Amino acid sequence: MSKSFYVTTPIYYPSGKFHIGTAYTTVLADALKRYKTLRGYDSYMLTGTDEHGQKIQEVAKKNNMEPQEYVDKMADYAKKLWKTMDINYDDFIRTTEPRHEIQVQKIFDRLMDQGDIYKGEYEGWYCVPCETYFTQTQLIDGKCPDCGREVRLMKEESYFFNMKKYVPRLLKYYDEHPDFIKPNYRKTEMINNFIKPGLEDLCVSRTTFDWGIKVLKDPKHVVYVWLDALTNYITALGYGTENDELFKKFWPASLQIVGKDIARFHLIYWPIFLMALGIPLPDQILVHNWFMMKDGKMSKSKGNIIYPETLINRYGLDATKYYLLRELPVSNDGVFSPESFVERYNVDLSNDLGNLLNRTVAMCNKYFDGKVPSYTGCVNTVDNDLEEFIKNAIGNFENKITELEIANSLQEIWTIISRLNKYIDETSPWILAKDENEKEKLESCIYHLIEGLRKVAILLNPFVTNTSKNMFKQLGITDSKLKQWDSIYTNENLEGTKVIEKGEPLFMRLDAEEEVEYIKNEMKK
Ligand code: ME8
Repeated sequence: MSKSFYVTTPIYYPSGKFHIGTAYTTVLADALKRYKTLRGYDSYMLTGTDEHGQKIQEVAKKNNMEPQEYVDKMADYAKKLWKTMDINYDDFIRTTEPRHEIQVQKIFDRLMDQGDIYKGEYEGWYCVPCETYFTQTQLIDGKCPDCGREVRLMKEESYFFNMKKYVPRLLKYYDEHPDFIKPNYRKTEMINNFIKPGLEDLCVSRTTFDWGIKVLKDPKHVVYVWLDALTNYITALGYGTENDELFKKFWPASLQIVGKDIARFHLIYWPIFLMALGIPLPDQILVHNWFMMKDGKMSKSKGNIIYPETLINRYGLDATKYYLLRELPVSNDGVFSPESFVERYNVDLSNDLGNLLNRTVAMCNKYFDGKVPSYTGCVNTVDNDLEEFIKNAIGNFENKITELEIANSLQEIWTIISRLNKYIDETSPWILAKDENEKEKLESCIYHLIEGLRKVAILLNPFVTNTSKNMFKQLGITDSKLKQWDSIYTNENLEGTKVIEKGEPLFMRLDAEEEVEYIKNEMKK
């Protein structure tokens, strides 16, 4: 039986276009799904849109649309963007779909029946964009502590979820499952910032607006958008219905990916809801940091937003994905700048990788009419060193990606690329070619370069899939066995492989000044 891998992204608020920061979560989930599939897992990826709540109701009104009409349009936009970005998701859930709404109502009912949800009255400072209540002391300068916007004092009859009851169980679970939360410091943050100060019961219904899922037994209430939204991860799999094969197969999720702003909901409330429902918790939740701009958060008012389409249209999908995955470190925020984008493009992609492929293909054509020499082992210590280096780097790559250190795992691939470039300098094939007695060394050199690049193409496949395909094409690798992950650990005999006659640059070098200017102008639009 094959192993399964279920990965989820947050479901997005369709309150406007998605910028590169928002797109990051989904690009990352897609890359990890592709990686796991290559490693032989039966993988499944879920994404979608979070369509209820006061925020969406207000945005729809601003756009002179009914909420349903508005979210229909935005869900189409989201699907179109993911298509442009070649996101290979298996299901797209919308929280306004009956398959979701019906289950949320049942879940709410059940939690009420079992006494976890009770009726009370709530008064607090409400931030509409964040859909969150705050106490007076949580506010910063009288504003929302999360987004800095105005808050409103609101009072309403509400249902509450008894969070306190589950705190000891949650802490025990954290303790017994040290890999549950990645990176680990997020767990400490949850404990120190939210649990130790005393976790309040959570208000889980609203009466001040109606764009939400009605509570069956008390229809003037709609279900709080976070309780509604979080359950998407199981309703999409058919939880609670007769048609629950996917739930049986894929739950508990292998990996749930979320940005840092929604860590609290996923690391505290979500596990508690699952405990209350008697459902096992996901294996792992990854909290990633944010893309910032030099002047802070991306925002329309600052005129510093960059959309994925802008970069994709001008520089291609792979350059855009590569930049996003490479520039966001695990434990800090990443900073987007036009300069760093152009530099990554020119140095990593065009120069280090593109030129390496181009030179290798050209040399194979020049010295061997394009036919890749066969593998005859190592003919000197430089070959041994190279083989050893690549073997270690693959091991390092696998460790880093297992730890979900994506930027670092890409960096490991680039150490191989740099090592191959150095190998050309060390072996100087153009000198070997002048001496008939050095033929064996020249053969070994070209073989090792092609074989190294074949491995790089496999490693790159989950992240920059088109580039990987293009590399295979230029290297003349057609046999599917030579594209499989397992072939990465051995030196394959590439006999019969013929490289393309005229290599095409993978990434055309950019005029740095011009392109930095271009991106800056786009950001102001
Ligand atoms: O939070 N850099 O949806 P959302 C990196 N509907 N990631 C960023 C980012 C940035 N600059 N800005 C936003 C929601 N994100 C809820 C989720 S799940 C049950 C409900 C990330 O559209 C953010 O952290 O506001 C989140 O992971 C994702 O974009 C969608 O955010």
